[in-house]
Amino acid sequence: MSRKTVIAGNWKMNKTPDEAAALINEMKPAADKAACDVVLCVPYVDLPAAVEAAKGSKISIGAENVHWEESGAFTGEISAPMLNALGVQYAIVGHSERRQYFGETNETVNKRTAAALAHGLTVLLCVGETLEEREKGITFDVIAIQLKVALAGISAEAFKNVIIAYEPVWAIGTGKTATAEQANEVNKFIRDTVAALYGKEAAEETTVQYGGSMNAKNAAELLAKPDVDGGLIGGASLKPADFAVILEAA
Ligand code: 3PY
Repeated sequence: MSRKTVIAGNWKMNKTPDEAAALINEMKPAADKAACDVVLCVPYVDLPAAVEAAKGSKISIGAENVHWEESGAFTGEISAPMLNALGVQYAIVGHSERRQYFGETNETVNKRTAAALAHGLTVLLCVGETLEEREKGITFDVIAIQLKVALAGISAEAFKNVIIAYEPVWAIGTGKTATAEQANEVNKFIRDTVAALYGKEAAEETTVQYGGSMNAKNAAELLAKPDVDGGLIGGASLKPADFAVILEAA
């Protein structure tokens, strides 16, 4: 079995439920023609409208985060069973904006990952180095730690539902993109780390995306690389024409 190519949109804090439904309806024709799997991760309040709008199409819907407890006194959080109840299939975990602005740590990423997997969600697990870390030459060390801690206690069976997204922090929301060579080099390192944790076969089956200002212009070059199995797309996933170009390149 060869690994899947997955193009996932991360809408971040954009679109109301009505706008989300309209945008998904506009994106459906391109998604249905795509050779890859297509996922749209949308704000929590948009999830019911998004699931409804995506019905009967190739688009699967994901959340942008998920809490580790099933319920309780966690103001502002959403649990995996709540996402299950809406028909949500994916959840992003550990996005750099969560780490940077909301105190997310490798340990909380681990707890969120474990809970999401235990409830049948597929996890889009984000890892990536800051500019300072890249300049210090510790990119691989940072990513190895992020992966090892995030995946601590996750069984090989559960890991089958993990997609890893390499998102260099310096390329998020900055318009800067890693070169295709830089993306492939780190994605390959991620695959080698997965091999050390779960074996070579599991590593070959793992979808490792690139994220960080992937857009209609640079997608084809990035996706042509052997270790880039798709993308986690920010701004361009809010623009149907650009998203269609990325889907076609995948
Ligand atoms: C971006 O491309 O800016 C992203 O954060 C994708 O998750």
